[in-house]
Amino acid sequence: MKKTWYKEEFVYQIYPRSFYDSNNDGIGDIKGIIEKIPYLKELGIGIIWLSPVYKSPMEDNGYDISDYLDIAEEFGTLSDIKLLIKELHKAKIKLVMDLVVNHTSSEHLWFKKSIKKQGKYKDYYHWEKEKVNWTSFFGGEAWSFNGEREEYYLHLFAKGQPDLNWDNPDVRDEVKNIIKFWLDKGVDGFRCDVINLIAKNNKHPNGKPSLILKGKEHYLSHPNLHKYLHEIYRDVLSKYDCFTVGETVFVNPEVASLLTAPNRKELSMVFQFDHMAADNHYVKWFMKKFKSINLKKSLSKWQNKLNGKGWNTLYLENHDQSRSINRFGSLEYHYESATMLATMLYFQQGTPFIYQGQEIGMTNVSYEHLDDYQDIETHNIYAMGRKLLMSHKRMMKKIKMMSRDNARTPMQWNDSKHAGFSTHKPWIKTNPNYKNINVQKSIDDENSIFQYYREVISLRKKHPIIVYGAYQDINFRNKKLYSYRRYNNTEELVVLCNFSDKEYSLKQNKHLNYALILSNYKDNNALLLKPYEARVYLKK
Ligand code: ISL
Ligand code: CA
Repeated sequence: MKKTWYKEEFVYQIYPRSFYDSNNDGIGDIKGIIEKIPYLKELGIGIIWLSPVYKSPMEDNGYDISDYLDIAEEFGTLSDIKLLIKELHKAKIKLVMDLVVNHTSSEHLWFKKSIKKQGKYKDYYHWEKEKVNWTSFFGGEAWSFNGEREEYYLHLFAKGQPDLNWDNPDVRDEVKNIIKFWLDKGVDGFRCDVINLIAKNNKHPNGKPSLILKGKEHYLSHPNLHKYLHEIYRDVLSKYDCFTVGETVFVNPEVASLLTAPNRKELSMVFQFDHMAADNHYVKWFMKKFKSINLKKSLSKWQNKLNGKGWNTLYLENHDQSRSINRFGSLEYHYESATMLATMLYFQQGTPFIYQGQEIGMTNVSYEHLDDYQDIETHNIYAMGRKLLMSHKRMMKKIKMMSRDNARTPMQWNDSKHAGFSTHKPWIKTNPNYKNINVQKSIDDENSIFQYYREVISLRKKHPIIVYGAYQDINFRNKKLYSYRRYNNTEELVVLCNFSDKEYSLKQNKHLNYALILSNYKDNNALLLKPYEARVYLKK
């Protein structure tokens, strides 16, 4: 397997709006990130993925871009980002930008010109005379009427996010220019937003009947996807030392292997969503009770299927997901379950991702009023649920558990007002638990989740087997314990994770003569795992 830096380093995702506010206007910004570089250094990460900071009307917090070559005023300026790149590189941290090119904002000049059918812009987007029945990821219809052009346009997300027409070579050239612009500024790679949606059946047939995402058979991982990604790689990416991680929705390991197989030269790795369905029916609003066996099943499946073929990403959280302790762990065993989850995940094969706040065990927020939620998806889904006659109470319950705002509350730096994020009222309400859960406290406490994350990160640097070793489940059918081994020609690593709040007795422990290199409990009983206990053994 080819060894490369982007397989070995931890990636830390920053959601800039909620990370750190340097000028106290209530909104996190680029200068704020620069101020926190020493913190990131202390944690030990090697790469930052920065969610969008480009010019945008912020209908979807920057995932609706109106100028790819400039920075939104609230986040700073082009010189701020240049300084960020410089300071990060000085600290030996790489920077990956978010590339959102399935769609633009409707405020983008291209869309304005497309409405007017001006020159080459006429076919930059998907237009139809008749309405098509596809439905949107955010609920509701995906084709909306534009009164000026008197045609319908496609938006798989919000109305303000029209989908680009990738079959148009001019559009692909625009994307290449954007990528080149940022790589020339020193950026080290891209996280490619919903990249497996870019290619569509351009005849736009109606979708077959479906409860969710009607029309998806006409654009999910369409065959042209591979062609377009390869072209981008050939013409631009191959000329730089950079990597790409594609966000791929409803993707299976076979397609993911095609996308990430090194010899095909498409993407370096992908985010898949199978394990995010461990507590729902593939659509997070259709919830079901969490069972750890479901999480194990899908993670193991991906470990086994991509080994030697493609490359996995390891994540439990991002800016679209609620917090992992609430979903897969336990608030009662806050430290134990957070550290167990980190052990379970980060000793697998793939590039590890940490979402801001995860390293201190930030948890879901529970706003009382719908108006406290800021996310466009939350409001759209609420409206849709109410239209389908679901009660306010029921919708609020769903939102409290699954709203994307759970992950978007301000980063909790210390126990001062607004959690030290800003002296100004933040754009979104702070989680009231910040007095207990914050960075300052975690750094001061030798036995914090933060210190455990530091340990995991340093172990991964010390033992290449964690990065490159093969993966195998141990006792796959066990519903309470998630255990697996990693191995190569000379070493073996064994991970044991108790996924419950009860003690668990092992019938035997074959690893007692191995070195115990990590555990989230101080005293380890050979044959008894305490609630949410995790252990890592290494045999040299
Ligand atoms: O968040 C989701 C469901 O609640 C996902 O369906 C999400 O919309 C999907 O993974 C695509 O996400 C990405 O593109 C969106 C943007 O809103 C998300 O923040 C981004 O991660 C549109 O650009
Ligand atoms: Ca600010």
